[in-house]
Amino acid sequence: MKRMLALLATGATVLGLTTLLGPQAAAATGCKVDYTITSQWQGGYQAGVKVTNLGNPVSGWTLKITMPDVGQKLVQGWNATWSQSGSTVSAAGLDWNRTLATGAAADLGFTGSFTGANPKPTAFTLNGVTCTGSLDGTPPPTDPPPASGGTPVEANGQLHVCGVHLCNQYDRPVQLRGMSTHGIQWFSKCYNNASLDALAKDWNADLLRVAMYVQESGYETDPAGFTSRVNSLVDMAEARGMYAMIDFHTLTPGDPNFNLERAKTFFSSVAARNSAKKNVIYEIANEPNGVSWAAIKNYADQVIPVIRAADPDAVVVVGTRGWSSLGVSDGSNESEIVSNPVNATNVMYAFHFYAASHKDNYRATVSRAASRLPLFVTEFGSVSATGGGAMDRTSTTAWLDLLDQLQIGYANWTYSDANESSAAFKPGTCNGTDYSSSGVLTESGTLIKSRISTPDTFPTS
Ligand code: IDC
Repeated sequence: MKRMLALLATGATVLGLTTLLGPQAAAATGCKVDYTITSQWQGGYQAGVKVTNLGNPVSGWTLKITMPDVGQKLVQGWNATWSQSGSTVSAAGLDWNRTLATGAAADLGFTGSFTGANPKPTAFTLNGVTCTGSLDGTPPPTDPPPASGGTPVEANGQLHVCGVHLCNQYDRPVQLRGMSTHGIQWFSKCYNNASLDALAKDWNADLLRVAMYVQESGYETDPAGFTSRVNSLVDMAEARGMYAMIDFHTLTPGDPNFNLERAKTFFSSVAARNSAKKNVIYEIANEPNGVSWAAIKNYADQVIPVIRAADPDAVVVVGTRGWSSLGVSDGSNESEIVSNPVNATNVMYAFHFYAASHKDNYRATVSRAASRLPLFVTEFGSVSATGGGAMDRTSTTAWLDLLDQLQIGYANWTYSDANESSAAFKPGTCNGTDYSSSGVLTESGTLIKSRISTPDTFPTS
């Protein structure tokens, strides 16, 4: 009750008492709306909208949100059929939430763009009746970090995509920060209890990406053996409270359809085996290249149903054109995906960058695309796209600042001691047992660890 009064009070300051306490609002029938800006970025925002029916039960409803001016644009909504007419944004209930008993609520949300001032709705109606409740358009206070000892998986539980974000069990956006293995066919000695303890505890990582090459002496040479190695790395991440991203690391050839049957076999097996776990994310094609978005989508539309049949609620990440550059490295951009997305929900799209090679025009694409597509940087390097060359500290920092601001998750290439500057450990480290001291880190490892190990601020309610 206290909370509701507080919400009403906040609403009153936004709206003015006369609007808020009109005759319908004071009556015993009506509705309540809790409206929260869950995140915002340059020119865009995501809003959570909880509608509570305070009147008689309804078997169908339309919520209308009055925005301050027509500069506010609905981009994408969920859990309702969304539309916009002039400055009014409407949401109509879907089959599964169109019936609302007295006191029942529907949780919706949308992303919007705006020019000028940050939008604050001026009124809500449900089936024509004015709603009371929170009408505040300011961001919620930052939640405290989870109690110490809480692991990333304990804090966030089963993840899902909401709007353009990866969201946790409280339906709040989260950014996962972690490391990618090198090819597990070459560097399996780097993934053991000591190294994964260091990743979870010293690096404070949320995520281990398991890079299972398909070619180059990878999966195709021993499907059963690689499947079992991936599964044991999933278990080792789970034991430490980290998420595991299973990366079907296609690279050469670049057309993922070359590996379509292998992908179906592999994913039906790992999805069935790991379906009860909360810590698994599936990445179905590392870096499509020399191939159209239509061909990649064709692949995704065949592999995703195989995963969903075995593990219906897991997030799936789809690689993008031009080495997962959202098409930019092929002279295209994200619009080909926006206009022709894969035929599935709970899906994100991969973006990769190598900081010394990919700079402002790639960052501009990510800034723009982030308000339209759920993105995950499943692989990036602080060096050049060869995986070697000098580390580019300025560009890496610009990238990671941008990803932090947009709440986009990332995994760095690589948590290994490969003899190349992208590796986090100096050559020979994986022959020993020390993965924690600063002396074993490369220049890249030092920088990336300093970024990943800062405390997480996962929303806890
Ligand atoms: C590189 C490795 C290198 C290996 C090469 C070929 O760092 O040791 O010889 O692959 O397998 C990617 C790929 C990733 C590359 C990495 C660096 O996803 O497999 O790893 N890179 O070139 N995309 C852009 C860069």
